[in-house]
Amino acid sequence: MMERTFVAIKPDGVQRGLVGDVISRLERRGLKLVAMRLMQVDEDLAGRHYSEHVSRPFFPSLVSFITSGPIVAMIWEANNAVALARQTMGATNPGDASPGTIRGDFGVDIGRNIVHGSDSPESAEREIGLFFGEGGALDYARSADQWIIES
Ligand code: IDP
Ligand code: MG
Repeated sequence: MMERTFVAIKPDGVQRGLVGDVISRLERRGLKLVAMRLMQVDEDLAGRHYSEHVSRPFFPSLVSFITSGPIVAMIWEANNAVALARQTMGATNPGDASPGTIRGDFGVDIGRNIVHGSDSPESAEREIGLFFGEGGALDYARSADQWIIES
């Protein structure tokens, strides 16, 4: 089923010059980019985005990290996009992430894990609304689809 997921390259990924690499991995996997924005997250948006973690001990450092510099907010589309994007990113803690994944290839610390990806289609819808509002994604044809998607 065609699905959308929200992906963000966190401030560490932008500062380290990994924007192109992250995008390239998702592109080559076959996901389709339908929205992208370089932006600064403020505390209000950070708190809403990470509201599920509000009572965790790492919440203050997570908010200060995610607001510490620009991020790249994106919407990617594919059959099963949520799971595919998270698999391409690897486990939350780079120390547990397999080589070949973004976090497994580029990360060391859980608090500097380069990317965010929605954890369910429901989270994706909520996060897309937070970062892009209604109608933030482009609907367009991609000629390579016949070589990526069967039927
Ligand atoms: P996810 O990003 O893989 O979905 P979540 O559990 O939703 O992981 O946590 C959100 C973010 O909070 C993580 O990506 C990571 O940056 C940070 N985080 C999660 N757990 C810890 C922790 O135990 N210590 C420090 N930071 C954490
Ligand atoms: Mg999460």
